[in-house]
Amino acid sequence: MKEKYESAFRLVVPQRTYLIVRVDGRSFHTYTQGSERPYDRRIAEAMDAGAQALCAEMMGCRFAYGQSDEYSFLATDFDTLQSEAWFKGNIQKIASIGASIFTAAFNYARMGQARELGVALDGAEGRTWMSASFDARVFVIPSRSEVENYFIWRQQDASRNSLNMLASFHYSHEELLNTGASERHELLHKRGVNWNDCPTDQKRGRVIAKRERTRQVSYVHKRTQERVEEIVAESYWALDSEIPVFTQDRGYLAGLIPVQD
Ligand SMILES: Nc1nc2c(ncn2[C@@H]2O[C@H](COP(=O)(O)OP(=O)(O)O)[C@@H](O)[C@H]2O)c(=O)[nH]1
Ligand SMILES: [Mg+2]
Repeated sequence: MKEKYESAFRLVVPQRTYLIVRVDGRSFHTYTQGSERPYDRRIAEAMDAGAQALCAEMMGCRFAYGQSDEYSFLATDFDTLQSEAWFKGNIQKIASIGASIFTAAFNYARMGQARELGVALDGAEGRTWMSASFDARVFVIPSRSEVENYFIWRQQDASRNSLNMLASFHYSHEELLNTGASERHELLHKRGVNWNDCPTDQKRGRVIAKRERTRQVSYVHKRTQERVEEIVAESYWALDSEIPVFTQDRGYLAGLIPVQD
């Protein structure tokens, strides 16, 4: 059975390259019907929780970039000669496990938020809060400069999305028909609204990357029974909500994408 049927669909990504996994909320237009417009910080926070969970699980993960209902992850397998790709590059595994880790962590964060807001979790509204699902797609990009361009493309989508969300908050669908970006900016100005004044992450998206921090730990030594105070270094997945415009600060993305020799 395995050889006849199952193995025929064991697709793997090529090795020693840049792997991208992008998760995207399923029907978020509908899921966000009860959310704050134009920007719901709670959605963003739950997205970040999903992304941090997946960053921690994904072997070789370098960083993640998110906006709206999507997050893109970069993973590499060329760190050392022994480095291996996550699930040995098995696409079905990466996509399905990636989507389920993200979905679980997102809904768990939403459950916490609903509880804070006093939403009854066993009622219909409570179930709605925990009903999000995400797809994941997996592909490789052959060169470092194209990886940069990929993230620039996603960030440009973020800026376009946030302008459109803001415009449709202040104007009707009809009023916005056939208007380009500069006209939308002008229309907003007429209502005294400036897209530039929106929070940075609403306009540009957010990044999660590995950072080092030190932490003081205290424990009782097994043999000597003495209390030991120690400063330990640890790495963690840190959220950056004040990211630059990628095309304006070329060093930012360059610092996140490893060089393959
Ligand atoms: N109200 C609100 N909606 C959001 C927010 N972020 C994302 N969305 C919604 O999520 C959708 C994401 O777009 P897309 O993935 O193309 O649509 P989908 O197929 O319905 O998931 C947007 O069109 C918005 O309707 C937010 O912060 N507030
Ligand atoms: Mg979506």
